[in-house]
Amino acid sequence: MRLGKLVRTGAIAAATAVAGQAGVALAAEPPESNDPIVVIKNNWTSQLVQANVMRDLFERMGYNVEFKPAGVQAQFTAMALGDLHVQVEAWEGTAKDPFMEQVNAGKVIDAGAHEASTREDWWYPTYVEEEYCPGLPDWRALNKCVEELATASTYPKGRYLGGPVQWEKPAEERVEALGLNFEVVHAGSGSALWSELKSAYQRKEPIIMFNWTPNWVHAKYDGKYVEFPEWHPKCETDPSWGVNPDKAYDCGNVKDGWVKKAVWSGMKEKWPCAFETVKNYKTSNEQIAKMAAMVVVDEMDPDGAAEQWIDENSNLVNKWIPDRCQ
Ligand code: TMO
Repeated sequence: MRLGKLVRTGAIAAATAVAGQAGVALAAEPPESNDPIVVIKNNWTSQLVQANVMRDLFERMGYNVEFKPAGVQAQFTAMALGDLHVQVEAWEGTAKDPFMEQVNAGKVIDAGAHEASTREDWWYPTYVEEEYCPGLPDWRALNKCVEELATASTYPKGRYLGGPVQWEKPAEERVEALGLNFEVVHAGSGSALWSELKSAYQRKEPIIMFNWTPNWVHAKYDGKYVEFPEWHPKCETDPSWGVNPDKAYDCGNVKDGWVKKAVWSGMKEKWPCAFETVKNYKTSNEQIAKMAAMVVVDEMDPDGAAEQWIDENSNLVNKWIPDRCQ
């Protein structure tokens, strides 16, 4: 796979040498850096599959690639320093602030949005509304179902099962700002969330948890998001905005959010073909949900899922790699 790039670089070098002998200047591109491009791995499945797809494409183009794990909030500072280079799935609902801070500082490049439209918020299987909390999805119903939603460890408060800490905006602050009689319990991982969902669903027990769209979950489980007061940028920065005049975060998360690619600002010069490929790379809600399902439902590892996904989408993938870089 690497051969393609090596041959291409070799051919350019040979052409340049010949041209040099003849005294003719050739506008050949210089070979790109052999330093490894560091692709970020987060800890949810669609991101892991997309990171593997990106790695495979880079390797196909002849680059050296490294994979490094990083947290959603911390990754952008490392990217600003040039220690990490490519993030394939930055979600508006959770990553916007640390991402845009570095974009505004000129340290990170916004490499464009996917086609997908996203949501990340409190969610429940539909039977919860029917059997335990009839006023849902309106958030004001939550405090009427505290007992039903309590667990042994959160009683007398209800339980909100959040995702791992770095995934979310501070759910604790929302609980406080909206006066919810709930305790936030953070799941340690995505699979911990799904195993709680599965066991609650089988027994038709109440559960309110973090979930997101696109995801594999919606094809298997019928559910809804809690409808909080509409998100507004001021809700997070201006305490006087919204239903609670003294506190920020008195709103839901953004609906119809973006998911973008982010790259280190030096990438454009150091690995221009890779940079353009990242910009061209775009996936839809269906594609992202499928990638997650390949891992969680079909039990493939992210590496194998990425390989299969590339095989099944080779026309699309070939279009992402600019012609001059093939
Ligand atoms: C960042 N996430 C998709 C887990 O909400």
